[in-house]
Amino acid sequence: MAKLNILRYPDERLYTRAKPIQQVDDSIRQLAADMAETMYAAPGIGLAATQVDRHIQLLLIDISEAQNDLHVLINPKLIGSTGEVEREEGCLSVPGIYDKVTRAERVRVRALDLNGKSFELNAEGLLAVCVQHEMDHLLGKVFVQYLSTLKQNRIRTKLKKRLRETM
Ligand code: K2U
Ligand code: ZN
Repeated sequence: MAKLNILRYPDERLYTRAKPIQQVDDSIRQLAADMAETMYAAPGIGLAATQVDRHIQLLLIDISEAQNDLHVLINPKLIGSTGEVEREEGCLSVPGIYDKVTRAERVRVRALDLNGKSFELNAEGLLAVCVQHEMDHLLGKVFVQYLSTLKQNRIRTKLKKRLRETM
């Protein structure tokens, strides 16, 4: 297993659209294992392959306190959504920034598991928010893009200043 580097906003690679996975093989299972180690160590409750600079449709979610309820979604497709909810979000690619985003309250997603078997996930609450947040990453979208241009510019300036200070 290996901890992977997480791309930081506004790295242009975060805007890449992920491609469907054609074959769920050992290389995908190894990447998922490395992503899980990376996510748990961050710590985070979700991680998309885009964030570790792998532009394929793979995402992980575990909202459990004990970090023992991992969901792996390959080639996820949104097949239903209802309601609307506003919730404060963060992102491992935008450290220290939190703001409110409005999303569907409940979602139904069809995906493949690590054995290549199709399944459906019905999610609500934090799980639903996280699914939508991670599926956005696979579309090359970061949650700050839902915020005003003014807020996005302030975030870019803040993160660039922080990066300069660490050099
Ligand atoms: O994509 C990511 O960077 C993972 C996010 C998932 C997430 C975003 C928004 C709302 C819930 C989950 C990270 O886990 S951000 C850290 C975090 C952890 C717990 C709750 C909210 C945010
Ligand atoms: Zn994120």
